[in-house]
Amino acid sequence: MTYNKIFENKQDFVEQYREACLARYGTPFEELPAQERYYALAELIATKGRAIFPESHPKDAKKVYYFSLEFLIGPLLDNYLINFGIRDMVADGIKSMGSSLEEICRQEVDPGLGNGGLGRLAACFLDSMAHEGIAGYGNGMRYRYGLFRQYIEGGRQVERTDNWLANGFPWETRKDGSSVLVRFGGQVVRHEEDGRFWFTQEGGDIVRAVPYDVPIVGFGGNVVNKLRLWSAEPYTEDFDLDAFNAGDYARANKFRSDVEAISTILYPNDAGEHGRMLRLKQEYLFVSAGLQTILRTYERDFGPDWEHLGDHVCVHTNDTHPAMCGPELMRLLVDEKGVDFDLAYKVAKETISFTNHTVMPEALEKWPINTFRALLPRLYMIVEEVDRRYRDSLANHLSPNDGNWTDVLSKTAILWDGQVRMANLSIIFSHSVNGVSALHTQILKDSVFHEFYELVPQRFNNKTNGVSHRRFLCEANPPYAKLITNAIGDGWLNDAMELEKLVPFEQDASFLEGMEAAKRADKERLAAYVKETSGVDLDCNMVFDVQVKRFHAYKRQLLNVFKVLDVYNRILADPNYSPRPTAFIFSGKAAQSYTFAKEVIRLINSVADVINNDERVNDKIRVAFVPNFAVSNAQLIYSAAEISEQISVAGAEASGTSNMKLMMNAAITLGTLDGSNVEISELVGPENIKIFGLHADEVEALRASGRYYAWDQYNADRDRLGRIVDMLTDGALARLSGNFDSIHDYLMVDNDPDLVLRDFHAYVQAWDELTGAYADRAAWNKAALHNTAKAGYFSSDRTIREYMADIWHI
Ligand code: HBZ
Repeated sequence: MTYNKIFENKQDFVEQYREACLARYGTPFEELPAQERYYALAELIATKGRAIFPESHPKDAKKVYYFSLEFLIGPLLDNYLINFGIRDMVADGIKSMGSSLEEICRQEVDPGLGNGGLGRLAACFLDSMAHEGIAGYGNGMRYRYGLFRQYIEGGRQVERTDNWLANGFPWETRKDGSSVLVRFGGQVVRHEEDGRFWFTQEGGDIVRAVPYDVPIVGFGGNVVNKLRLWSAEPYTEDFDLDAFNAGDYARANKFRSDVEAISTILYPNDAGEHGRMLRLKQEYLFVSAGLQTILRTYERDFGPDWEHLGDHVCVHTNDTHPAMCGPELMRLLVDEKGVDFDLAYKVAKETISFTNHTVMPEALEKWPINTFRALLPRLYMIVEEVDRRYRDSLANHLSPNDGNWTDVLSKTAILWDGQVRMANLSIIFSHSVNGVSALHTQILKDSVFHEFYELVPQRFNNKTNGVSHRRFLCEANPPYAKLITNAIGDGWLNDAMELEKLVPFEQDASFLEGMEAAKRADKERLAAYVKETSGVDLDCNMVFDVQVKRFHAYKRQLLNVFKVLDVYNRILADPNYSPRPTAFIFSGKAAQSYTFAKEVIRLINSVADVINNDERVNDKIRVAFVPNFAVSNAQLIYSAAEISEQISVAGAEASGTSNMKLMMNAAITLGTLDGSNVEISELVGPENIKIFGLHADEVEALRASGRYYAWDQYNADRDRLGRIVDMLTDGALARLSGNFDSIHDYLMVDNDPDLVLRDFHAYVQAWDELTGAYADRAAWNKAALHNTAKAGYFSSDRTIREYMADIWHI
């Protein structure tokens, strides 16, 4: 890799850094507190990045705009130093200045501009698009407050606002000159001239969308793209002077605060946001602002050649949140550029593509027609017309013998039952619809979008997710990354498939020992962090068994904690039972309003409280809940993990990406055949993974049979499984903050919707076998290394290349 040289050498770096400190603060480096040293350094690197931006692509390069309401970018400084190839040199330089890079990096805030996998995927894609050298830009929202910060009090999740912008964000540049106006509400007015007619929307509220650009430095530093985040501001500075003079400041500022509310908070993913006006405003704001900018740039470069927009521009929509891209692009083309309706529809479809991230029907976005129409009257007209034409085409497409039309219509129409269905809107306006793992895409074809698949099979394709191996292996795990580079060179940073070169080292005892030492160092680093943040002492001789992800019933953290309780009970009941000593590590947030998921968090903390305070078991098991899961502490956890818990009920997890991050870091997966676990399992082979539980088709069949009965599971094993169910309500776990009646009822009254009890025995047995195998450390390390060696496929570089070839045609 030839790096773009942004500093001549260490000396040059030190000089420029000193100057940057002086220029920003008027104070020499030595006298600055660590936080200000960080700001000066980040700003210096950001400035270098911005200077490369204009040289990154030829003028006529095809552009991809990745529209996502979430970009969970994480801290950037360390990442960009790696991508510029100067991390060691900068660390050296800073050391010579009497400080440490690590301490400076610790000052960085972790922007929480996403919920979980979907938002992090978008961030990995930015990294990989820049790496692949394409002009790939992010388009999203600049939330004033990111996802809440999670604290644990009395075992419970407590949420506090994440004021991530309090001290400013050194990577962003505000671009006032690129602001655009976005209109909400008002009425549609029809115009006609020379037989042509068009519409304008008048009245209502006008909002100014102001962009903030963040440079995205590709590996090597030769390509710098950008992430554009929109902030909502009032169009005029008018405010209610009468109210102000009367001392009613709240009223005086009401308009401003109403507008700013649009970019104030990130919605949590399970909050049932359906029907919330503010969410709809967010979605429209970033869609309209992004598309207006795209058309402006296109017209500048290519003139008003709207027919060929799709040859030069791709608009990729990350789930349904940007679904209004279709109708909004049409509105701009028809009403503002004078393009004919049919052509505009064709162009929109050629330009837009769509990724789905969930199979759960209840998670598919819908908006009440009345809400949508009131807020976006012109857009609604377009949606209605496209829906009407879609229905016509269906009528022409299906012959009278083609079964039940109404059924197909009821599943595929955009407008139905008083709702605008955003997934159907997305599919109808896209030339490509993809799922995020092989199994997930199959489920989309077979059930979720089956009717669409029958109509337009060629539109559907799979793009198995990937993750940035530069962030989640190289940056997250310095000792292991160093070992790998010493063995196979550093080509794997550029081409993750080179990790395959590690396969011969599976026979190399000294490499395997080095691996164990690296893992040990990572475990110690994590143990120190866990001690500091949760007070729990982890014994680094124990196996680190990790489940870190959002809390959701289908992800079955409950099954995991049932296993922990089972191990605990067995240790107490059977003096001959001696499990491999294990530290069970959990982390993740639950949406504020998702009561069940929050109860599972409280359960884990209560179990931790019981087990960690029971001297009889302390040398065998410990439990830690790491608060406030975020990109930064995730990197500490992935690197230290030895077992990767991926135990969702089969058929529910679209892909999962922590499975990939953990595998890269040489953790062995204990999982169901769900999401991308299926592909991990195929790649590493059955001897290097532990699979258990019902398969997706078995889950479906069992549910369809109507013959699953939770109490049967309970009655069949009163001693172990039944005992654990009883513990939820008999006071055994109540010391910290009470019993767990609602979890008990979810299992025994609601009949265990996620089949926790059904998979329990297979799971515990698989865990026993897997941890049993840990005794043979050489064999374990070999299997662990094989996981890293095969992880190249799960680099998001590969995923992006597939998007480029099959969807974006670059
Ligand atoms: O997207 C996740 C899937 O659950 C996971 O299986 C997959 O690996 C990942 C990337 O494809 N989905 C999410 O993370 N979804 C959200 O965070 C979400 C956010 C806002 C919403 C709905 C869902 O309104």
